[in-house]
Amino acid sequence: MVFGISPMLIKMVVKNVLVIHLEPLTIKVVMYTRESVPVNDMLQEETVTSVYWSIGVFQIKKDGCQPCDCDPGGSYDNFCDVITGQCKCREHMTGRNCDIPKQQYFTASLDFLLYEAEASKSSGQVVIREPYRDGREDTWTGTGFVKAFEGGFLEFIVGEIKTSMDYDIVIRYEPLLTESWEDVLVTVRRPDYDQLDPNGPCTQINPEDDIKHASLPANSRSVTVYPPACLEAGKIYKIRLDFRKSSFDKETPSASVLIDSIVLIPRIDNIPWFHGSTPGESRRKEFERYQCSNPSYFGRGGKIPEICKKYHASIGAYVFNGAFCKYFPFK
Ligand SMILES: [Ca+2]
Repeated sequence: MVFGISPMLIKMVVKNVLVIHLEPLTIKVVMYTRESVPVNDMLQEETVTSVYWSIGVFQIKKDGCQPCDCDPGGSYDNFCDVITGQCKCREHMTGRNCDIPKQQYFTASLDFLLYEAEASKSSGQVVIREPYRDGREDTWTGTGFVKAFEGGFLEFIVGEIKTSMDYDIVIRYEPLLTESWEDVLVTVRRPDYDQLDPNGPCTQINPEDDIKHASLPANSRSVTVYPPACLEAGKIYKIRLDFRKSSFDKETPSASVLIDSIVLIPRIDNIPWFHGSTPGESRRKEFERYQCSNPSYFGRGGKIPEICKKYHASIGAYVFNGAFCKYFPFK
């Protein structure tokens, strides 16, 4: 290892050395495998604040250093043991780079925070639907739906948030009208606006931010409510849907829609390893290029691109701080 080498002297560096650039406020770590050529330009952007940790960005092997490549969600950071390359795993995650749940554990799917309409408090009618018997995959979850009428409501209790961040509220439904349901009022009711974590991401939230509107297009089965809801870990929320006018032009008391569930999807904008660095931006572009946020990829089965499965697992491990026991979620 060579400390304090200036880029001007790089041409003199022998193969496979770790070069630490000392700068006024930070230390930059770059590994070179050939004279004057960085092994990976992205690594030049790894900026850390201590020599001890900076060394851990790489695993040093006989044939040269190699990046730790810790799973961004399954591990706490991208620093590994310099000898074994072992990353620091979140709860119940394992493997050298922490990308595998322990046996009998799983990482949460993107739609893990799912709340069935038929289990909610509501003014509507519960509609039970039998699973298809001809092999088709069910297009709903749980036992069925709630038939909501104009003027009616559904209220969901949400208390499983493990990471304070923005979540998209997605309403899953089946239209019963030939036209879109124009106005659904979506309200997030939180315990107390005076007790928002001053150091958390939701500190600026005020009651107006928690009132949102959605329309339910007749040609769709799900809609994402805008803007997202900032939810803090460890608190209990009520999310209420009020089915206001189905049509802005007239009152239609007989109008109804089948609500299957709501889902809270963590927003990748709030996940630090999806932005703010070259590797982060690269992950984000890849996530978008493969359309990994496509709702049809949320389910536990289905044909999900492998790269999206990997991202979903990393997001699940990050948002829920590790993997869950199959039978006892949140334990
Ligand atoms: Ca349902």
